[in-house]
Amino acid sequence: MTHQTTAELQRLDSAHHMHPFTDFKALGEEGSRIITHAEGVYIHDSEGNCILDGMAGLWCVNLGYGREELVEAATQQMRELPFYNNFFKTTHPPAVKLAEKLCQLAPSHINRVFFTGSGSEANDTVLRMVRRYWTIKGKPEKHIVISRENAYHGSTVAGLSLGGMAPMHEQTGPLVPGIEHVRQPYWFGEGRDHSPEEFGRLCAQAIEDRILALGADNVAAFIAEPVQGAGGAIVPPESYWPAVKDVLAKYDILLVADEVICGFGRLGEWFGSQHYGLKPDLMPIAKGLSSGYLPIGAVLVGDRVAETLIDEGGEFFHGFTYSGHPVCAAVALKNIELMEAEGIVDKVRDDLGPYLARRWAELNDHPIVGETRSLGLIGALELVANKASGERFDKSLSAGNLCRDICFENGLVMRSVGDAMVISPPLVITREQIDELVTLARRALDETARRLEKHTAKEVNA
Ligand code: PXG
Repeated sequence: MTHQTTAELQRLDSAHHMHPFTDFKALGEEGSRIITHAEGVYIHDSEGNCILDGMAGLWCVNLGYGREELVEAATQQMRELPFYNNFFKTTHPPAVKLAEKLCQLAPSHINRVFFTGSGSEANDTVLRMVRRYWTIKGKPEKHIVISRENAYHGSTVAGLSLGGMAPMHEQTGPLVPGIEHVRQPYWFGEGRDHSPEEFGRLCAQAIEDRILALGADNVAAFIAEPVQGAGGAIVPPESYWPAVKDVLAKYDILLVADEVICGFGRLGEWFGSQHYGLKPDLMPIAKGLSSGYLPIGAVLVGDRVAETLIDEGGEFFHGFTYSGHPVCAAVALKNIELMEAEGIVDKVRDDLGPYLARRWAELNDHPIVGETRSLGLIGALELVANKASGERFDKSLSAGNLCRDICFENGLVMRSVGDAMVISPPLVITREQIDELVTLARRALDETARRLEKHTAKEVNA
């Protein structure tokens, strides 16, 4: 593609296209990078640059780019039945087969699936199901959902209300009522006065304290990602989940595990919940379900909720035109079939995850890195101005965004969340490509440090 075409596309983009999560004016002045094609773990832009995609698109292209089998599955299904709905007593083979397959992969107490078009719609569905469940059970007052600060559960109004992103809340006006947020188990960011284990227990205690303050009879559910993704790839202390499980059981509160990022192999199990031994009542999923090739989400519904909705609930007035879309479902099925045939989940758990953990941890020796962490194929590192004290760079320097831009210029996509640099590469990445990722990341850290030099505390001053 010629330079002129890039400029023309950028002009049209800024004239007509409102991007998600974007300062429209600033982007219009700067111009977008135009991604034209991709294969494996690499994306290409209109200027001929080849970039290692350390974020799997947006935490979703688990099987990598250019999988002909997925193209073929979509093509065949489009020819046969491009659309039909699942309302009004109809269904079609792809939706049925995918529902069966998902229940086979899920923990044994999950045997039902409600399809949606995205992760946000899945979480809207969760909120409605949870409240409907307790109403059917004769406890309509048990309606409050407890979530966490800095959680991401989507961009619809229910999704962002469940989420704990303060800037999103500020732009939205009155949120969906009956949603409460407690502290997140983000040890490096908020817990360093304690040991990680102690901090994990304190965060679980915060849930119990809130339940008691609200009255357990008013609390319907707790929603959380096994590992927070968009919040900064936050792997909770080992003490966190066992303590949370005990609290929820003690007060009969439903557990919703948001598996939109953690599902489909990211943590080395089919679902992140399995890594932590959780038994969620509901699991919203999306992203890796189709490796992002087509938009599809779902809620996996545990027997307790499903049986109540089915046996005692009557009609559930909820659903989307594209719930269980046949082409998306066919692609998701093929995606799962390929993941199974290639043993991807086991490979992440037994080989690639431990290998990434080893290589990623080497970045800990870098002067502007305060912590590295990873689990399976999700990871983060924390940028700091003072390695000894862990003091952050001044906010005005936007160190994270600077590092992200340097990564991009040097052939690597890393996402910045504040000053945490995050990776979540395709699960088909090889050991050699992990080496390349770590080399590129180190190079970007060097350049970031160079540009921020006068703001960085030298070892001697530390
Ligand atoms: N739950 C979780 C845990 C997510 O990560 C959603 C729900 C919503 O899914 P949809 O399909 O409606 O986007 C998500 C989405 C980022 C970023 O910048 C993360 C997401 C979406 C967009 C950007 O990290 N996660």
